[in-house]
Amino acid sequence: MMKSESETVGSAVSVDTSAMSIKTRITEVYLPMVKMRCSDLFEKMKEYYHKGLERSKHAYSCTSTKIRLWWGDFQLTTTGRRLRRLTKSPNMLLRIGLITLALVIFYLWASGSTNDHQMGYIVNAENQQLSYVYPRVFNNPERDLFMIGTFPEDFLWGVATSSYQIEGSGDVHGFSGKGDSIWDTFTHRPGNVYNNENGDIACDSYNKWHEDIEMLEYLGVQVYRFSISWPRIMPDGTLSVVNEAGIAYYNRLINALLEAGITPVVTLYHWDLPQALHDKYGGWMDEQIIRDFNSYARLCFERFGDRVKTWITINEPWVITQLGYGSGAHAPGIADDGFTTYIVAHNLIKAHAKVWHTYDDEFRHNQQGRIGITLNSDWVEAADPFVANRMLQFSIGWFAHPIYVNGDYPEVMKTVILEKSRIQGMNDSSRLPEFTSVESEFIRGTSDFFGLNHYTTVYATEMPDDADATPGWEQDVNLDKWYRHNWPGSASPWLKAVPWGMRRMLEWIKMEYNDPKIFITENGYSTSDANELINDQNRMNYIMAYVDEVLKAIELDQVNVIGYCAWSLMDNFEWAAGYSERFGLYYVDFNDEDRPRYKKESAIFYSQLVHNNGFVNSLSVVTSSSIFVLLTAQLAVIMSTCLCR
Ligand code: GBH
Repeated sequence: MMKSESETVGSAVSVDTSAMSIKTRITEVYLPMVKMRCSDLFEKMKEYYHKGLERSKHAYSCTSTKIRLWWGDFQLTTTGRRLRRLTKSPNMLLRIGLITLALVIFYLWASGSTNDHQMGYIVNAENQQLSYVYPRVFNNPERDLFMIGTFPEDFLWGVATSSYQIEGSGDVHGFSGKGDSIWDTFTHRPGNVYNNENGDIACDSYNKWHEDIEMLEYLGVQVYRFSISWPRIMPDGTLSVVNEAGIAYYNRLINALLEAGITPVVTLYHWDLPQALHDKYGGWMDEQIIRDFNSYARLCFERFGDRVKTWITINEPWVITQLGYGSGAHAPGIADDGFTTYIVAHNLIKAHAKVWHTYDDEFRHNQQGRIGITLNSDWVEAADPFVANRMLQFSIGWFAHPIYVNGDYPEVMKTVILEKSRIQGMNDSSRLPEFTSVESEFIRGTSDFFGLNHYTTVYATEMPDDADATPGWEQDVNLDKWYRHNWPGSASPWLKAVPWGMRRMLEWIKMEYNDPKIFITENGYSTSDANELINDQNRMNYIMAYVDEVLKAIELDQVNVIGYCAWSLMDNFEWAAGYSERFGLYYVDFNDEDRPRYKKESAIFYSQLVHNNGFVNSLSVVTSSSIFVLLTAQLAVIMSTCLCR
């Protein structure tokens, strides 16, 4: 039909422009009209115009020299007196769209950005717009401006917990068949834990796991990181007894998670060593632990590996060795810093590597999962980059260097500890054990991703060397660390909110360890019973600011971060601090025997963050770019209206 019309009209065009001396507005033309002679058409149009008809999709415009008619895809002009098929219909919407697009592209080009990530504003509790989360402390525009934007599509959001901290452990509550861990023993020895509190019931997740799942569903997280209690499934730490009740518990949990569409991320060892193994040969202090840990891991792969596809061998070896065997603040409460600590670390690394190989050799092919280790580190800020590097090498590098670089400890640790050992009269042997070349080869490359727990930042300066000081890790690293007085604090003395440390930490790991996939397996903030029980603005600020630094690391530094787990799903047993430091997105009432959980404001906030996959423009967030786009669109409407006159 269109074709025959164009032919008809094409030959019939004959326009008397003098008849249209007035500037004619756009008016309406119906398709059948094109069969008229143009002069008749204009008459008709004038009539429509004077009737004040509004423009529609078939339009007409006229000046004293040029007349244009549009209908559908066709354009008719007086000059050519011909009908032209246009590739694009110059209708109003398209025109607005094109102009808007052009301006947006121009803006993005001009601001040097090619995506939706822009520095923007957030809104504080008083509903003021802010460009910094901590405007009074961290307000360096280069470093601290808030970035709006979303995370990569496949980014994993989660929350984390650990077995001893939430499950409950004692005999009282039907924790059937579980053996004691070193934490059961440690907490029942008076004087070890704040208020002599313990994990006998903790959050009672052994019985209340279904409520945990409901909370996870509310949060909308993709992953839940929890740990398996070794003595729950192997009461004496060995295969001599496998506690099927314990296995059944984790099966219920894993199956319910999968049914809820939540991926389990499972830590094999989050500090609850079977007491029996400690009694038998000193646990991590003896090489025998490597074989036993491997048997335990193999049992887990066999029983759960059909459904669990992300494994973490060991949580925070630094804390295990330094607090468990150095200061003795954690179970098993041994204080032999500088000797035992290095041996324990040595065994932890070898045990990790062994388990990685077991998975790699025996299970990976069928189960198609991944397995890594989680290391903790504070960011270290120092005037002298050499000093910062030394502290980082002694803490995270102690474990990361063997695993991610070359199967051996960082050079600075080897030289410093050897030298100090000599001065301390150990002849030519170092307190730092050595790996054989076979061991190094076995250890190197044994992690499929880089698990990172990061909470805070410290400043470091060099201490004067003191030859008489007691040997120990502190004395070996020989650095003093402190916090800036104005850094926002928390309920934990060691935890200050220093968001930019997260970005620097991530970039350091990227550079140091050849751009690994980093999985942030913990990050969080503590409050006390004194305030912020439910309305926990400080936790929201912390998570918002830290997660934003993760976003900057991804967008600005191209760090390969694959996921983020908030610590923790709910308030729980905070080791030596008992229940005095609360890290949860959910509040747990530990005075109530039923351990009820209550949603905190931060849980609502976190669920939105997860839902939006980052920080998007919304009522609570305004960006400079969103304002610009809005203004541009309005401008475009105005301009195109003028153009179409
Ligand atoms: C994590 O470790 C743990 O994995 C988790 O179980 C725990 O609940 C969470 O932290 C919150 O604490 O007391 O001065 O000796 C985080 C890293 C490193 C933080 C050691 C506490 C003790 C410093 N931890 N640090 S001090």
